Amino acid sequence: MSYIDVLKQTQNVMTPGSSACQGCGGELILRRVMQIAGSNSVFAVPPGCMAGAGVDGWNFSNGCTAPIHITLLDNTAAFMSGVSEMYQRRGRTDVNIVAIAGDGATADCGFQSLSGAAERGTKMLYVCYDNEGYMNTGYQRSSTTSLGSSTSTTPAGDAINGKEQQQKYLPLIMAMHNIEYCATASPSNMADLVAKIQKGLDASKPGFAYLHVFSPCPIGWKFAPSMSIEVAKKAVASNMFPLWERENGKLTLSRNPAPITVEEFIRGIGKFKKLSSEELAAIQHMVDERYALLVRLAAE
Ligand SMILES: Cc1ncc(C[n+]2csc(CCOP(=O)(O)OP(=O)(O)O)c2C)c(N)n1
Ligand code: SF4
Ligand SMILES: [Mg+2]
Repeated sequence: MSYIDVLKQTQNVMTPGSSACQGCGGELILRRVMQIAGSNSVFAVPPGCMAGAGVDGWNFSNGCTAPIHITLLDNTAAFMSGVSEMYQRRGRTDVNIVAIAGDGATADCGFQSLSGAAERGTKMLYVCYDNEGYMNTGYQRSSTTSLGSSTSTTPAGDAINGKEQQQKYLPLIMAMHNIEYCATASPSNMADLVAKIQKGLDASKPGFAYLHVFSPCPIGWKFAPSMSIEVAKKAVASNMFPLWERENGKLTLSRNPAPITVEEFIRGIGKFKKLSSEELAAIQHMVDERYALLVRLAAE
């Protein structure tokens, strides 16, 4: 069945009226994950732009037609481990247990709880929407923020020239937990994203499933809202955000038919405006090395 047919046959679980910014990748990802999971699900959305945008109905202008919790920034996977266990004990294995969390809540504050749940094989799907920063509190850098990004805590200026470290590559760290299913996805490749959400939900029945999704943020990254999908496309094409999945111990890379350079990717993105040629070369080097590693792992 095509992904359009899948979307036609399912309903939006999140009602209209969210206060996310125009062109927000996070909202698109959240809507698709919730739609494919359906109302027979329990969701967790920790503090961040998506909880802040009111998906749980706190702003009285929208809401969600399934139970949804705002967990803490650092305990989402632990919280949902308890929820999952309760449903298992009651024999309600039909209920989807789904967390949708930002990169801060996932790669930094919530990593201990996430790693624990993954190692235990908790039956749930955990989706990280990665906008490379703590966007809801004013665009601070996170561990997934790219080198040289100008953020509110790493402003490019006289003292420093944007973030001084390369990004932490969380998806591979999660894959190395040897979980049931692990994949990267992007809203620019919707058929692939929908298929991976479905696979993740299926894998969440016997064990832990993890999806890491590129989430363009026009406000924090400083580009026009209409460019969101274009930015996501270029992130994939430049291997800044390579698409792959790992199931049954086998990593498979999605084909990148028209690779572009990192320089082409950063064009027009405000947070990279002051990137030096040394930083650009360092990012390109990291991207090439990481892709080569993924190719090696895929060949195993
Ligand atoms: C322990 C803790 N520290 C700080 C905060 C304040 N806070 C709320 S949302 C948020 C940003 C979360 O970033 P991320 O998870 O990446 O989601 P995004 O805002 O980017 O969607 C922060 C720092 C908090 N809620 N809890
Ligand atoms: S700041 Fe970025 S992530 Fe947050 S709602 Fe706006 S576009 Fe989305
Ligand atoms: Mg974030």
